[in-house]
Amino acid sequence: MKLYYCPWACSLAAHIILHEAGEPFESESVDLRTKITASGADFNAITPKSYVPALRLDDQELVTENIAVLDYLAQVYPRFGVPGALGRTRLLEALAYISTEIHKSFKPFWHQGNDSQKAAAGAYITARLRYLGETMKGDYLFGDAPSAADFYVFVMTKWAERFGVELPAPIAALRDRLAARPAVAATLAAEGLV
Ligand SMILES: N[C@@H](CCC(=O)N[C@@H](CS)C(=O)NCC(=O)O)C(=O)O
Repeated sequence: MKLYYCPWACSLAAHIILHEAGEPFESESVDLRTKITASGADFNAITPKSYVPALRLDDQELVTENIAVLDYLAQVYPRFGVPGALGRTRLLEALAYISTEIHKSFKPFWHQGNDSQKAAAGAYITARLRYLGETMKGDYLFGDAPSAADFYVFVMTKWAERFGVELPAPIAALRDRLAARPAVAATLAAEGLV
């Protein structure tokens, strides 16, 4: 497997899972301004969507869209899935919530919104994170072990820190728990974020 990622991007969640899994994988960073990869390849030719994450599988299929990439990794590494008859549905439900309600709400911060747009977005993000904090089933979203969705939340907490968005206490605690994991620290170091 090969992950195309960009430091600070949502691809960090998949990158963490690959480190957590402990099996060999490749990764290559992408300059999202020039759309050139670290090895000089044209990222537009790799995926016409031109955004990360993009996951090249061993059979050369390319998986894009964070929800699909994280769901795929949770199938390959079931410990990052959610147990139970509705487990996959619950995971997809959480991934969709994080992607569409939280990730996308950071747009004014990444794309030069004005102060009032940023204030409204920040309040919305905090409220959406509060819901996640209130519905956690244990130390992590779904119990006593992190799922793929927890790592996506972790990325959202890094963005919140960067842009001064308030984190509800249970989500700040979740961030701290995840940050203490060696694979998370290794991924942050690999992306040059520490
Ligand atoms: N719909 C995509 C959006 C992914 C996305 O927003 N990627 C950002 C980084 S977090 C990106 O690569 N932006 C560069 C661009 O759109 O040119 C997904 O959910 O995976």
